[in-house]
Amino acid sequence: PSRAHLSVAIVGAPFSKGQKRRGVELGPKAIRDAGLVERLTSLENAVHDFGDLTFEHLEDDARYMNVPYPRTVGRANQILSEAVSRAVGAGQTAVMLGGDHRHVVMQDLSVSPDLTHLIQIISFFFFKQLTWPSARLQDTPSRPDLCLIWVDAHADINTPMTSPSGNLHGQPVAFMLKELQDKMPAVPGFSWLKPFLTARDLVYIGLRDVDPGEHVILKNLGIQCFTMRDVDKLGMQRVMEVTLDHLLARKQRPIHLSFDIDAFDPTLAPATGTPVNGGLTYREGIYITEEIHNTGLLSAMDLVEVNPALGASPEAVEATAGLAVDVIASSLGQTRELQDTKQLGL
Ligand code: Z70
Ligand code: MN
Ligand code: MN
Ligand code: MN
Repeated sequence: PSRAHLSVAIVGAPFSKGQKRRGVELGPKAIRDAGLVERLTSLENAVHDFGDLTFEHLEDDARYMNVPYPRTVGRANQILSEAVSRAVGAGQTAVMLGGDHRHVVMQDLSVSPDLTHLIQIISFFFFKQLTWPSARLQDTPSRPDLCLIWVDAHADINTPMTSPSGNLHGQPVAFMLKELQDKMPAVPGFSWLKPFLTARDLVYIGLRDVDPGEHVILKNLGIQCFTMRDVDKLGMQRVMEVTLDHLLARKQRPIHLSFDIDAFDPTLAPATGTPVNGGLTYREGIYITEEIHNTGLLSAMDLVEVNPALGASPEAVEATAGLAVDVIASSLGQTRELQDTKQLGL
């Protein structure tokens, strides 16, 4: 079944400090091995796999406040952002694959999986400056405001001051938000990144593990959040209706989808760094991505925190990676709906 004809750019973002350690590239690789390119191609998308980026580990990268290795992470994000910028500038829908490198990172750098989630920062910054490529918006101003749908068990909106762990993977949203800039210190390695998002450009879905400081930020800024309790109470149909209305009612605008695989219940996505019970069902997750696809406004997405090194078995890893492929494919046109027979050539 095919109804999508997009040009899709895939960019893998493994983190390596340049030592020959196995496993570092396994996140994106596991998702590719689960058949990502074939699946997207079968949806009649033109798929360009740009492979994995290589990241350097910077020497003299001293801890800043409680944040370890800020320059290495900042630089890696900058490299990724440049790659995504090129893809989007060429009119492609960008798909970033994060791999959680917790094992490697913790061994090598004694920090936790900073990078995978930080890749989410990047794309926004650059998309904002680029011409929106979709035909659907060609008549509108060339730089409409990007909006962001963040699907995650976690809010990832700590600042270095509120963060209980110091880990940057719990902080990317704070770097993006204009409203938080007077609360953000100048973290080395991130001077290239300017905040570009306002609190009303963002909607969360799936939250269930939010730190105290994050609660304060979410409340103070009045950010639209659908916790798992809200999903229980309203149902995903209503959640998506309100989400899309909140972001798109005033004007049509490009969407960035940031999808953390730990939004799903750990029974479905066990191979991830910070599983939290009581997550999305398969059908809830896929309904989110179908609805986003149906807007025709998806500009870019990232799928993060698939960590093959943390799967209890090969089956657990395959299930998690297969789920990631389903999420991406469904964002890019795979549908459960019956198809128009004409479109199927019948
Ligand atoms: C915690 C922190 C986090 C992902 C864990 C955890 C954040 N709130 N994000 N796993 N993906 O350290 O800030
Ligand atoms: Mn379509
Ligand atoms: Mn998470
Ligand atoms: Mn996350």
